[in-house]
Amino acid sequence: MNGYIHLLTNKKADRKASLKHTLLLLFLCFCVCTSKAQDTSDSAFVRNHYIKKEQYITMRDGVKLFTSIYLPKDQSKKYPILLNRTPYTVAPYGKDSYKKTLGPSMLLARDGYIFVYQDVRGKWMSEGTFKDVTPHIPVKKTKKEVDESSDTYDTIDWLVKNLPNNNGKVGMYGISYPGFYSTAALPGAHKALKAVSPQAPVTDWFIGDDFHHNGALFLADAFGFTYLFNQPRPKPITPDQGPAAFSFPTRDSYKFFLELGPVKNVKERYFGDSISFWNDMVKHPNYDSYWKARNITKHLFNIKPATLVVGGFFDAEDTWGALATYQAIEKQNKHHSNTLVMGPWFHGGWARSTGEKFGDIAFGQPTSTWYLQNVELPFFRHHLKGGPDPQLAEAIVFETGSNQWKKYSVWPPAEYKATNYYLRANGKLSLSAPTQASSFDEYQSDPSKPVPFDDGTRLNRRREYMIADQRFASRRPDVMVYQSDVLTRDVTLSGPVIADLIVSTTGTDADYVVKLIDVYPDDYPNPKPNTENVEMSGYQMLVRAEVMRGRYRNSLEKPEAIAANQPTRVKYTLPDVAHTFKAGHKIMIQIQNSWFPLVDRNPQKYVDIYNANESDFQKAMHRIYHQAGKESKIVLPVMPAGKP
Ligand code: PG9
Repeated sequence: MNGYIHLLTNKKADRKASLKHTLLLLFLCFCVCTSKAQDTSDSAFVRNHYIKKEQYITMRDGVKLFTSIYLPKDQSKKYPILLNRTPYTVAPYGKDSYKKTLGPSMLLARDGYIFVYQDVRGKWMSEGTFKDVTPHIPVKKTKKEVDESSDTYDTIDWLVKNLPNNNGKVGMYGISYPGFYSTAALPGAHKALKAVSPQAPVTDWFIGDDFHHNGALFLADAFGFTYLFNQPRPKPITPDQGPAAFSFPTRDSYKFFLELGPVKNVKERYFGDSISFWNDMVKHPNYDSYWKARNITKHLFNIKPATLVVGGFFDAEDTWGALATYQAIEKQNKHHSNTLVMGPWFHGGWARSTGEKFGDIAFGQPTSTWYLQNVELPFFRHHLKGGPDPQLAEAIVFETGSNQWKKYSVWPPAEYKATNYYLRANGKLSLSAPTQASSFDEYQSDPSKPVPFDDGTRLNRRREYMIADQRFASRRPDVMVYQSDVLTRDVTLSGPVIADLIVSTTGTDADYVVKLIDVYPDDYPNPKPNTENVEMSGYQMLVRAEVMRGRYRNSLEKPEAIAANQPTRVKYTLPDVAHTFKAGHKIMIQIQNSWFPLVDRNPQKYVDIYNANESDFQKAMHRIYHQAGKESKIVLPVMPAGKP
């Protein structure tokens, strides 16, 4: 808005009059500056440049979905549509209540798009019945057979036919659960849908996202989330009419969940039968058709819209989903524009922070800002507005440790070499295999004293646990620690990490948690200013951790007890990493059998854990073998030395 002030001063005006003019000038300047200042603030820009309308859009089965639409006031040109479908409410409601920001970033709001937000079926002000991660129906025989793909198709069809000044092109984006709804738009996409960005998308809640990893229940997240999210909703409501979050009797979550006892007490003491999704989880403890139907990736064929899949290497919720969605689209669609961006981010960090640091670790640059300006904005401009082709690399990945963006023609990079790092006696990690005839570590795991997943006491999980100092764990007798010699050169890892262990237990089931850690040198300097009062000397930075519930080691569908006291192979893949262990650092592996209360406790007895009793929980002696013929190793994706 140009505030151009043209002021006439009357030479003959007396001092009083000139003072009046001066005051008027100052006031007008204030108004203009304020207006400019207002325009520069995001919320003011939204109010000054967009007009909101609210609309029910009718789906093919007659169900009406509540849709909030922000139209550019400048109607002198046509705009593409950017659609976000969410189970987390399109609030604020009311045509005079505006969102403070629009779009995946305000860069797009300032660039000019029509922004559309929709409450998905069965949530908030939309009609219909909600289904968790709606199973996709590949062939729909009647108008009654609907899913998120059909709801998105019907929504887009209405938008392009009814919104003024739209240019007939539609993009979608979403983080987390909204990321799933973006992915779900891809099968049988409407021809107007040209660009889709699933970001940290919910992809498989049994294998690697949010609620379970390799069949192990993520107890604390599942408890708090389902209590609030899965309450019955008999009719459309706004958030002020919605349920309140669970009220914990203590702010010490470790204490609360330990005193909870067996997981079956969740229903018996708190949920009853009222939380539908919790009931589903109890009914489906293994990877059966219930969970398989909720993995959208097997339907990602013949994809037409360009895709930009975004994730964070330190995302506590959907790192797996981002990587799995990218890989599925890549493998199942040849000659399709599919880009992966992975940054050093927490869940949604690319949109919710500058990306200059996370936890105690600094990255030396605003990684999120760079991504928004150089990837996301040009991606949508190109596909929706005919802007220049940003020539995005196949994979754009921020490598921590060396703190630099890397671009690859394929992910994981073709150059990495799967390299065996062997667990050895005396807590060593070595490139050479053990030769001893008998060598193992033996320790006790006690489910009444599970290993905490993070240091400190708090009610809500902090996302920084994904990158936090692991010294609180490495000093416990039930955490086995193996570390390399001090590195004499940088070691860069890019790709998947594989844990390949030979173990035994006196129990008949067990959880295995493997942690990959970057050990800083003792003389590593502290940050200046050290506002967090952190001690980086000898810091044990978590690079990647993952759990495998022992019963699923051979099959997620068909659990198998572990034969007590028998050497047993437990082999599984941890989500990809991109990290350089600098010369002077050490590579550390920690192994433990609990990760609490992030993950529920394994009774260490082969029983249905959702219905286990207190008496089922037993201490167990564990062995980790590192001897000839029973080598335990971690396979690391090592890049060629000196890779530019
Ligand atoms: N993926 C996130 C989440 C879903 C369900 C449970 C917990 C977290 C999210 O949608 O924010």
